[in-house]
Amino acid sequence: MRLFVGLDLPWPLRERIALLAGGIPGARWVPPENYHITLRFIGEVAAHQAEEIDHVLAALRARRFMLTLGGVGTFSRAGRETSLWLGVERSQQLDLLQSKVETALQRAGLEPERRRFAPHVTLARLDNAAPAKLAAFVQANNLFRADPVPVEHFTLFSSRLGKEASAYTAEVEYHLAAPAAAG
Ligand code: 3AM
Repeated sequence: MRLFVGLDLPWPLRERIALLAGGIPGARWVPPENYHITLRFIGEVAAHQAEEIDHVLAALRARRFMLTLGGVGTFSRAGRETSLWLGVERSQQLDLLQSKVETALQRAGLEPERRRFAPHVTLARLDNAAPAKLAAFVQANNLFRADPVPVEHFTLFSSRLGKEASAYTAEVEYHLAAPAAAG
């Protein structure tokens, strides 16, 4: 199984994000059902290791928090822009959840993730995107901010690679605890 740990997004927010898509010839837009925030890419694992991963994730304790999406940007490889994304406002709680997931997965025997956590929602893959249109999109949408949404669970997803888009399946949802009562 090819696995990753991530956050899904509520449908009203997906619909809001989908309104941004378009206007860049050559971009391959991610379908709204695939929008997610990756907390940790795992990759191919054997069934017994998937079970161990589920076990450590189920034992993880973290609290609910609010998440805000905003800003757009691109990732590049070898000087070429490869993906267009919507940013995630960093918060201590998001970073804490991500680091707990990382620690849990190492306990399940995975090698440490060496790349820095850069939370984002991929909007499009850019193989052949027109550069001027891409730059205009980033400029036009950079001030985009979505209303904050509650994060009440995180998810172990499986991913099957497809020709057009990958198919993601939520295999297990792990619930987060209610925030501590104030004062
Ligand atoms: O969250 P995004 O959409 O940026 O590109 C894949 C997707 O990223 C990424 O994991 C997410 C869920 O599939 N991904 C795919 N293969 C990967 C790999 N070998 C990878 N990330 C790191 N290493």
